[in-house]
Amino acid sequence: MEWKKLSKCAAIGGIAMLCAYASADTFIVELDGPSFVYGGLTDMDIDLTIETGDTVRWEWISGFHNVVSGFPGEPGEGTLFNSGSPTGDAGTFFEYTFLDNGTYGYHCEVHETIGMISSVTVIPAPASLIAMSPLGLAMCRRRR
Ligand SMILES: [Cu+2]
Repeated sequence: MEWKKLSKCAAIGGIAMLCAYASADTFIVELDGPSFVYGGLTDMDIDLTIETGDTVRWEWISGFHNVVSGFPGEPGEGTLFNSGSPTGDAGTFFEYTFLDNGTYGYHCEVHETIGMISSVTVIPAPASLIAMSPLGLAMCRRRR
């Protein structure tokens, strides 16, 4: 493939990736009482599905909490993200942007024994799928 055509394809891919991140959303999960709260549901009842590049923002409303990645006792718990020492300061927030697909557990170390545990499911963002798909490559090849 000629350099000029290759760079054009790279530019198109770059624009598609920018579109993916431009449409990234932030989902707010509240830490209220002894629970994570989202969409009127709490803890493991929460059904939160986001796309790659989206951010979850945990906001402290009431109670003494932290946010730690993984399910309690899971190997590597707290390595993906960790808000640090628990705090009771309302108005505190912690954010994490999910770049890979999968299901991610998280919990509060203060209240894990009473079920302050939840998860988020991350699915591919449509725009980035197009940018990285065989269709995108085929479109580049067709111009050869
Ligand atoms: Cu807590």
